[in-house]
Amino acid sequence: MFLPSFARRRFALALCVTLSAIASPSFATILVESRGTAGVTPHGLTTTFAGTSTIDFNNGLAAGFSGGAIENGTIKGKWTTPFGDTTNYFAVGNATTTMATLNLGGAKDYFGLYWGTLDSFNKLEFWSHGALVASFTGSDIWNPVTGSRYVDFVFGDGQSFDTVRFLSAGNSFEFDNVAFGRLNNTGPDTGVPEPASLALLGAALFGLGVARQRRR
Ligand SMILES: [Ca+2]
Ligand SMILES: [Ca+2]
Repeated sequence: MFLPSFARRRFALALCVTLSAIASPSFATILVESRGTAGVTPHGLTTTFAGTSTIDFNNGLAAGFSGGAIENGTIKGKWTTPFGDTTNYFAVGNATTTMATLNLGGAKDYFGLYWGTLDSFNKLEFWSHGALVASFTGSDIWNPVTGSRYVDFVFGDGQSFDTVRFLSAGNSFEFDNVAFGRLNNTGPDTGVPEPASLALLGAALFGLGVARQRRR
């Protein structure tokens, strides 16, 4: 089987993932792992990565979130509480809004969430500086989709993201215990342009200066 070099590399990486082997449908090299749900009452599963921040929705919405809604308990046909989680959680779907956005305010390379009732129509997207970096559906995480799992995304090769989108055309994409951080201190954490963008900006300003001089 002939595969281009980047595809071979991704294929090899996917084989290395222990818990659930996934090749990202997009460009970034991302390690994805997930854990099942034994003994998780009352909060559900949480991240095991040290030095990361967690949003648990228990005291309302966190800064940076827009769209979706906080829920508690199950309403049939709308939203289902993540397994073992009796606290507030978050839901996105056509009973609320079909997309929620979490703006992280800077570059991160780790993201985790307790993904309650995985659905094939749930989609998680990672964005960096307005460009899509990678996306995953519920079926990419666990196939056939079933139950609730804590899912970790670890970006490698200096890749990062600053925004996460949660999309669900149907009811619902439920999640809790969102975690994020910078495991490898990848990229700038301030939302400033990366060096390549700065170089382009510098070239553009230089061009402007030359144009001005010529006009004199
Ligand atoms: Ca919670
Ligand atoms: Ca669901």
